[in-house]
Parts: sequence; structure tokens; C-alpha cells
Amino acid sequence: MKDIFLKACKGIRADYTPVWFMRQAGRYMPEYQKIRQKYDFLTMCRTPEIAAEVTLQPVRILEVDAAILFSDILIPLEAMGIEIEFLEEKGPKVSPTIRKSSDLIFLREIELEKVNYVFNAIEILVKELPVPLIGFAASPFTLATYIIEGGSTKEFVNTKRFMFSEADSFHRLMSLFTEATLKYLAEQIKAGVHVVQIFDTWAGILSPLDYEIFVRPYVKKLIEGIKNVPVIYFCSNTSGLANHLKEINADVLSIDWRIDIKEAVELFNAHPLQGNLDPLTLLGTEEEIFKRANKILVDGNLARSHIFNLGHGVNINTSVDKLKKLVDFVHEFKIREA
Ligand code: 1CP
Repeated sequence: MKDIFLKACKGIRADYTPVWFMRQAGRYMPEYQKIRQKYDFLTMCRTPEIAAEVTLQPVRILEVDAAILFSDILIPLEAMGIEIEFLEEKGPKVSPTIRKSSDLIFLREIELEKVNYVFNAIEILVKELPVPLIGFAASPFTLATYIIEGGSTKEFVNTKRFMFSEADSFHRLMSLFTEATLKYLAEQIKAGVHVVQIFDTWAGILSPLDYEIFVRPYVKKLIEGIKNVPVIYFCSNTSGLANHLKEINADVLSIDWRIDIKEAVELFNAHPLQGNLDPLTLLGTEEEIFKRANKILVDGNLARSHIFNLGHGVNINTSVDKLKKLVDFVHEFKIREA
């Protein structure tokens, strides 16, 4: 197995920068669309052979240095007594919602056998993949926003109402999700994932103080409880959270494009970094894409190790051809001695 990505996760540089993309499997890819026309998204997640095939597509087509399991951050809710649906236009729908302390009774202890299909997909993949496999889960906070809001949101009104009016119960919810996620990830690791990424997509909606109170202790406990594999922590809009991110002990910090990677290298004392091209750069010309990618590669080289990625998921309007050219561009950039 090609291990350049795994080495970078451990802070070891190789002679080129490894690259993969968040949401590298998905609707921008005709090969994905072909399968997606036959099955709905949840059926794809719940069928190990399909999930494995879709995970492999970007590895074959783009020749990225890592695969990420095809699944979703909301899947473990199915094993906690919560119903999830994915509506064509509106995105995820979660029910029942948990918005006050008395709603906590809806959340059951995680029953891993209910999501055995996740671990079965991993078992298929580790036999077939030429590159390492990334397992993942949401952070307790990001997962909580979906169960509190009932789906996607822009304002997070219910989340913040719960947090600021029943803080003790909110902490209880964070604790329950931390315990469940630890079990879920331990099972993914047992099934064979080589690296784990924690998605904290929405942590950046909080003030630094509230991140410190409501998020940091649980992310820290989660990351410290993950054994035997490197952990990547992704969150966006985090410039204001830098001091807190230093303390969470992730092997790699995944940053978005709102922070200059050179500044991130300084802020995080050359800690291994992943990122951070704006995904929508890919809608522009190759010249603009490569100019920005080059700067990220040059500055990323100042960190102990750097994994090239986008600052968030691949956009549905992205051209596969441009993404492939970006992979080649990253691979051809030679890391100079620091
Ligand atoms: O209709 C379709 O084909 C489904 C679209 C889709 C896909 C391809 C969804 C619905 N999820 C996924 C896959 C997915 N989601 C992966 C697979 C691996 C890969 O990266 O290739 C991963 C890691 C996720 C994680 C995920 N799901 C996150 C965290 C990362 C991020 O993008 O911030 C979040 C927030 C979700 C929730 C989600 N899943 C899907 C939708 C439409 C949403 C809502 C996003 C929102 O609230 O804005």
C-alpha cells in the first residue's frame, strides 16, 4: 500500500505532497451519478458493496493518495434510535429532534450492530485499496446541531437556545455523543481504517469562549480516546479558535481557506496541516487554480508535514478533469529542503 499520506499524518515528509479531497466521491462525478440514478443516497451507504465501489471511484479516476469511506456523519444516529432521511432538495432530515432536557430520552445508547454495513464496507475496502482508508465521524457538537435543528440550518437558533438556556443538558448531550462516537470509531478502526478524520464543520459558528466551554473538552476527550491510528481534526471558520485548536492534540489540523496557510504554520508552531484551497477555485481557470495551489504547496512546506486538500468539500459543479489536473500538479511539485 502507498503510505505517503500515512507518513504525512505522522509528521513525516516524503518527496512529494500527498493529496486527497473532502467529498471526493459525489455528484460532480459521472461515475457516481450513474450509480446514484439507481439507488438513493441512504441505500448506497447501507449497501457495503456499493459504498465500497463509490469509495474506490476517486482513487481510480483522480489517483489521490487516500480514500475516505463513503458514508455520512449522520449514519451513527440510526444506531441511536434516531431516524434519518435525505431529501432531494432540502438535504438531511433528522427526527425526533432534541431541543430540551426532556427530549434526551429519545437518544439511546449506540447499538453498533445496527450499522454493521459501515464496518463491512471497510472490510471490503482494506482488501482492495492501493492507498490508506480514512474513517470518520462528526464531532459531538456538529452532530448535535443536526439533531437539535432537525437538519441543515444557517442560523443555529435552536442549537444556541438549547446551549444557553439548559447548559447542563447540553453538556449531557455532548457527553452522550462523545461516548457513542468513541465506540463507533473504535469499531471502524477494528474493521481496518488507517486514519480517522473528525468533521467539526459547524464549530466555527461559536464564539471562542463557547467553543472552549461546549466543544473543546469533548473534542479533546474524543481525540485522546482514539487509539492506534492518526487523527485529523477538520473545522472551518476557525481563525478565532487558534489558541483552542493548539490544545486538542490532533495529529493533523485541517484548515479552510479563510486563513493563510503560512499564518497557520506560525500559529500552530509548524504542526502537520491539511488544506486549504477554496473548493470554488476549481470553477475558475487552470491558471488561477495552479497559482493558488502553488502558493499553498510552497507555504505548506513550512509545516512539519502537509497534506494538500480543499478547505471544504468538492462542489457539485466541479470538473473531474480539472480536479485530476490539480492532483497531477500537486504530485509534480517537488518539496524542497526546508
Ligand atoms: O444526494 C447525494 O448524492 C448525497 C450527497 C451527500 C454525499 C455524497 C451527502 C448528503 N453526504 C455525502 C457523503 C459524505 N458526507 C461523505 C463521504 C465521503 C467523501 O468525502 O467523499 C462525508 C465525509 C460526509 C460528511 C458530512 N455530511 C459532513 C461533514 C463534512 C462537510 O461537508 O462539512 C456534513 C456536514 C454532512 C451532512 C450532509 N450530508 C449530506 C448533506 C446534503 C448534508 C448537509 C450539509 C449541510 O448541512 O449543509
